[in-house]
Amino acid sequence: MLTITSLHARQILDSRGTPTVEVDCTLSDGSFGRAAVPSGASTGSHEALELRDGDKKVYLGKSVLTAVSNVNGSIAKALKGADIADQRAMDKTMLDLDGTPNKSKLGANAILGVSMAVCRARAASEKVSLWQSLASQFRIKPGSKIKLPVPMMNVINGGAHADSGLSFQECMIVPTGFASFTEALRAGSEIFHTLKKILKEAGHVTAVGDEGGFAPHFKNSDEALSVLIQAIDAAGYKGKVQLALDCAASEYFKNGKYIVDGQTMDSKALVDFYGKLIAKFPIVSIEDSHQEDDWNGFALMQERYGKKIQLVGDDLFVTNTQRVKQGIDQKVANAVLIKLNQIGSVSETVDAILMTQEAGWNAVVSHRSGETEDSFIADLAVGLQTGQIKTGSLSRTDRVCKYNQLLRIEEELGAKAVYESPFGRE
Ligand code: 2PG
Ligand code: MG
Repeated sequence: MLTITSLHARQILDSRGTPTVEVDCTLSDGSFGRAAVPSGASTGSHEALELRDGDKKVYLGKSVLTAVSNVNGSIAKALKGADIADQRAMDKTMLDLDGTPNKSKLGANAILGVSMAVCRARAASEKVSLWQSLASQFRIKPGSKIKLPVPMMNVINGGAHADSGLSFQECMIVPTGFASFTEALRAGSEIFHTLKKILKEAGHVTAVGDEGGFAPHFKNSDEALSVLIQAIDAAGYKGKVQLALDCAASEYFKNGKYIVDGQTMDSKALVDFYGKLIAKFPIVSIEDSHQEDDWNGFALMQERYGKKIQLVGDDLFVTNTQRVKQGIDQKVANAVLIKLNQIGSVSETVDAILMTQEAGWNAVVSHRSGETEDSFIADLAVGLQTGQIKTGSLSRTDRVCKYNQLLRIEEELGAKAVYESPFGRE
């Protein structure tokens, strides 16, 4: 029997210079795993609780020392000597210890750090890659071919991630027309650098936002999407790279109305507004088109555009199977954004992915805007065969470390690796 001999958490900094939790796990055979927890800015109000100390004199209230001591104290006590064969059982022990619906006692950041570190330690003990260990732990049978995820690369940052004035949070490029992840990444990088040149020549600032994308002052979303098309064409990738949006619409929903590009509109008018963008640009995916509790707005989007493009719920579903189930029953989208820290444990995250896939919907594994050097999500996307990942732009190590891990996985897989577009619209 393989058991936990020690769990140790510490406070480290994330990519925004804000404290977060890192956990080390050692097993009875000496195997070791380490993991760090990410943190969002445009968080959904239905997310599990990220426990912060709140003492304004220390890290402006953002320190996570209580979550750290919860790992080093009660969680370590409950899990020391525990058999790690079954991740679900491990996670359940922590959920029972917490006992609240949103992990507010121990903190989702405490529980998730342990959950991820145990997965890493198990993979080390099995002497296989993390993606492989996750696949066998959750009984995924990828078959003879293994899918590398198609990335949505956030090269123009707006909304809560930048001070650019752009309503949409993320204007992304999606390299679909390539034979491998390696080639797709090259295209993404070349487009990123071409875009920089174009922005510079047009007199825009080329400083980057929280996810490593540019944050120029654009008049409106049309201008942002037009410049992306210009960069794709100039880099020589016309037709091989599509566009995607994360509107993060909860952020521009004020007093019952949506305020986009300086125009105020209701839920239905917003659907029409997106329709014009879809008709004009090669958009393959729209995330959080509406505010997180505007189920009718999402349903109308799905009715109108769901056959043509991918419609993703992020703040809407918060990786929570209860909300995902409601969404599937009410047909409000056709894809779910998957974020480990929205729900706060690896097995609950996997449950959300499996529910999504069983419904015939797409699952998109995602980073948070506050990230670390941990590349767990790259392995999660391959292990669970989601076929898609969203992990930021082509700059800053907190973003590209996930892409770099996917390069390593593709290399490891050799001829077994496949890279294919998950979208109907090409
Ligand atoms: C999102 C994410 C990640 P945040 O809205 O999809 O891009 O942002 O982590 O700030 O919620
Ligand atoms: Mg989002």
